[in-house]
Amino acid sequence: MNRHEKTQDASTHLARREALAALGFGAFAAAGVAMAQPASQPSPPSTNPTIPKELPSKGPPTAIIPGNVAPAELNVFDEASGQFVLPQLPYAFNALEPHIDAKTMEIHHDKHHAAYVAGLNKALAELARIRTAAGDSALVKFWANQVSFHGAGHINHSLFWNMMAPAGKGGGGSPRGKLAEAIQRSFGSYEQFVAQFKATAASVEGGGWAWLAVEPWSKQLLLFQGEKQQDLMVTGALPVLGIDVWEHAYYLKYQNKRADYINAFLNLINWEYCGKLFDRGIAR
Ligand code: MN3
Repeated sequence: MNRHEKTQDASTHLARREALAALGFGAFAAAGVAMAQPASQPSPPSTNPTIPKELPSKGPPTAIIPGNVAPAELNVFDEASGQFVLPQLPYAFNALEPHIDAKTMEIHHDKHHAAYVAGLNKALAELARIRTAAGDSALVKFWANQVSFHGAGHINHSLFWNMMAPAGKGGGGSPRGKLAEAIQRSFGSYEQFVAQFKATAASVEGGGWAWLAVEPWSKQLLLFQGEKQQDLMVTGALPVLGIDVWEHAYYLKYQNKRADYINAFLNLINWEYCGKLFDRGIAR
């Protein structure tokens, strides 16, 4: 039993749905909002359209985690302190070599990802100050955008680490099970999926991500680009596989050769974990 196999607690799931309903930020948060509100249980109207009054004062424990991810498996939030926290990598810095070098992994996790965690906690604290009239309400849009940017960065990276595994030891190979069938159905073949995945990731302008996501109504797989951490997401789509194509993810080893990094990434994909995210995505 590995930590991905923990089942999602029903009450935690409900709490996340309620928290999602109070927020509208982040890469896959929008997906959660769209999916979270059954028609029979509309959320109560807020008296203030900008600052939902039901926003928890300490910040939402699991508000930005997509609906097909069990919060406990990512270890992104500390209930005791009420703070988002940096999860440990599921492998050593050098475990992905030669495809991704140890120094890149160390900087990416310890500096970049850590900065998103700090930025998310800071933004939520500033929104809390605004709610109690201690902060400047004119800045609510700025801090909401900061929640979106840093919150999406935190969750994207927490997922990303788990979507990779050492080559030949859980990483690489090809998709299996229902995910493999869905790739065939949605893209025609695994080879055609890879071709579109490479083109999608290679052509992200500036920093950003490429995501394979499942759209739960049609159960179709979609490939799309996420500019920065969070823009251009498809509402309702749930993450299955993502690749970080910000330069900090590959520049030490690959410099301007992003395509070489994308090719190397194919040797690291943890298809077992991606398959779980897909199975949960279509089971909702
Ligand atoms: Mn990154």
